[in-house]
Amino acid sequence: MFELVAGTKRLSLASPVVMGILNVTPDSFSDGGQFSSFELACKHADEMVLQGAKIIDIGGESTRPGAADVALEEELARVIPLVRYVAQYHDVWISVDTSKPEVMRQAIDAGAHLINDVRALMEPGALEVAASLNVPVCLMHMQGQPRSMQSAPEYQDVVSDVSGFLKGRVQACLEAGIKRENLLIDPGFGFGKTLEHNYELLAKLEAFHSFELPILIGLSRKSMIGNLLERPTTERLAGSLAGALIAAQKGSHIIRVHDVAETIDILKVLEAVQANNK
Ligand code: 9MG
Repeated sequence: MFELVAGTKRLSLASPVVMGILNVTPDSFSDGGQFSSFELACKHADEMVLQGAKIIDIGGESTRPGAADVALEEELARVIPLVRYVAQYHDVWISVDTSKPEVMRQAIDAGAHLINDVRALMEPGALEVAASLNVPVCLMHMQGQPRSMQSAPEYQDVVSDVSGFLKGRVQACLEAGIKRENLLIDPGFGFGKTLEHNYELLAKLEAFHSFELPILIGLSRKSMIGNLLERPTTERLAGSLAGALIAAQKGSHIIRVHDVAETIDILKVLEAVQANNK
């Protein structure tokens, strides 16, 4: 049974927990002017905590296919005030979605507890900073970079290629002095993968239990849902919930989502069934 530990804070992963997504890119929050994007992001964090999210994942760099890089100062300006706000007003785990060592350092200093890196600590200095911070780190698989990753992703065997990459990153982390109990893994749905790759990974998710590490998955509103169902982002709730349920049934520990309340509902139904099947 896994547990995340950061300082005095603990989070049991005995049953799947929901990580609420809080993106603070310029297009994420706007109501036409009554509230600033910072105020709207704070309200959204309040709402997700009320709905039962156990982790809030705060990110200031868009990692959508085709997204451009964000400068360090810009990312800090987007992320750090929100980390401070959530840390001050809520007793919730805070995750920082970044690949930049300086953002990791300042976010943990501002009250974050977990690093969520879609580049698996591959940026220069990231391994060393993560080791020095001694907090849990999620290592995600991505083929290529957001700008170009969907152009023609190729694998010999997607499950063993993704596993092989993660194995290498786990080893690099251990060699850099990161404790094994601080590591989580994520196959990276939608990051340099075709529709077929994504569904093969989801179908064979159990393969990742061989790491004996907590598994985080994120497929909420992604194109693997939209392209399958031919639905725009605003109409992907049912598909996202189906994906979350399958991932939880296959033993995922953390589900990263936009729709916190609905995901918690389906996880409760799953738990009730599992409790009667022991
Ligand atoms: C930041 N981000 C966007 N999608 C993600 C996913 O699937 N996993 C993780 N760990 N982070 C993600």
